[in-house]
Amino acid sequence: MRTQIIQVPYDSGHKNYRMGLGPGHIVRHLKAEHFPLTEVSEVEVHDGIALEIGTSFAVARRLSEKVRDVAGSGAFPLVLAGNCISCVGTLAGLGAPPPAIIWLDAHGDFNTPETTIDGFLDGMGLTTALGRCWAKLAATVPGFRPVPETQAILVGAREFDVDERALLDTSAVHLIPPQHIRNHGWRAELEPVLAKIQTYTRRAYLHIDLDVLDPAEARVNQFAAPGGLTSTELLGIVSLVRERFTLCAAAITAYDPEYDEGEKAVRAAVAVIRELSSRV
Ligand SMILES: [Mn+2]
Repeated sequence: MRTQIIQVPYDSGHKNYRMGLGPGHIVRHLKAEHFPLTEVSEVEVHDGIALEIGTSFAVARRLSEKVRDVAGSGAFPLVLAGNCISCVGTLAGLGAPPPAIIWLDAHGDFNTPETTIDGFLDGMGLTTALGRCWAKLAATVPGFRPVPETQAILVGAREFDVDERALLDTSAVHLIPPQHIRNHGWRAELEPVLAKIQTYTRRAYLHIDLDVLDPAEARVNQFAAPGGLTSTELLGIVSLVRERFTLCAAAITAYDPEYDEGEKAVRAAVAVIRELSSRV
């Protein structure tokens, strides 16, 4: 299947700012390495003053249309986005029934407006996708439907706010901490959970916040946290998910080139894109 890249160069409602610079940087590397790119498109909004919440959902509405067009043309939508909240647009564009969510991230992204202590919308990405918050705004994104929590797995997360962690623990979301992967291997940890999710759906959306990687492997952004995955583990997980599910879209998010010493993180991103685009 042909892979089509959709760039979402936004961070917190601002275009080409901080992690919003990540998508363009990744695409430049793909071109420099002569990666066979058929088409690269970009999401853009013209909404006047940038509002973290309002503009992020305006971006999601545009992204939803793009993803629907790309998937409808028979191509695989690969979203390169500054923010994790882009998941709302991608999932909406895929339409019903909701796919499984395989979410790789250093953080929980499981805050709500009631639990967050930093007010960063991206810390609410997974909760929004699951219908736990911003329901009214998410409903403005064409095609959006909350994903059932039993279909969601969070892999590699190791940094949580206190109330965020408490909320996650009461949810049905499957959590696989990086330490478990370190101790038992990614295959042994993921396979039973993926098998369980497969009883609900065979389709999946793969969300890779690149900061799931350990900073010793690659420093991805200012939110990097120690104790993360190696590139080998990340690629192994991508490969396993592709074995077990029909991937209907994937996203690579939260890459800020400014923190990427020696371009290690962008190389990791390119390796993931190669794995995603290889034949199963
Ligand atoms: Mn994230």
